[in-house]
Amino acid sequence: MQTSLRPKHIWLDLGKGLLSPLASTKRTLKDLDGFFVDAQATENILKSGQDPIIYEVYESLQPQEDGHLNFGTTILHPGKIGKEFYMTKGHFHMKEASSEVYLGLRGEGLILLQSSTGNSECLRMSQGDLIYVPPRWGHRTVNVGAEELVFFFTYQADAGHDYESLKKEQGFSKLVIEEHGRVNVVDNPRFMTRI
Ligand code: PAN
Ligand code: ZN
Repeated sequence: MQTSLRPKHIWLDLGKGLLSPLASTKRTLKDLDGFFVDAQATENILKSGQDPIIYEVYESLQPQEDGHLNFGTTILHPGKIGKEFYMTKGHFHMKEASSEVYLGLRGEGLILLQSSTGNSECLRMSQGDLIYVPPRWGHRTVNVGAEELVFFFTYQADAGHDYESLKKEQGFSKLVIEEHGRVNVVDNPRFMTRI
């Protein structure tokens, strides 16, 4: 049976992307060890004693049951590891028949989408961009600008997250890198399809 909740009020600071009164979960480079293609660049930064925050997530979590929605914001900081722009880990949802909506609030970004059958898409994720992530499409956001990338998301509370399938080795088929001062979406040399 579905848990009954009281309505909630949460305030979204559209300028900063903060959801009040929630606290954010921070993802640092250490959390993303193994996700960026340039393992040496990751190692060099961590060895030097730095562990930069790559992104922060403000999330209102509901009971993990059919009928509820989780929602929140992600603040993806600007920067690169080697040539690769800061990005989220990216995931498939465990519950295959679940979908998600993203809304760009600020900054300049891209969203990489990859279906479980190997198709991929790369869409713009900036202010006003609404992205529908259909069932069975993995998704990762990338900050290609000089400012923070802020976006809103909502998805089914019982969707679950599968991160392992999209780590570097099996990975996304595309990488977003900077070459000669330009943003390029290139083939991931280590991509191995999971089918
Ligand atoms: C988003 C993401 C959020 C962080 O809420 O979870 O942007 O990205 P990772 O989960 O890939 O680290 C979402 O897609 N939820 O399903
Ligand atoms: Zn998701």
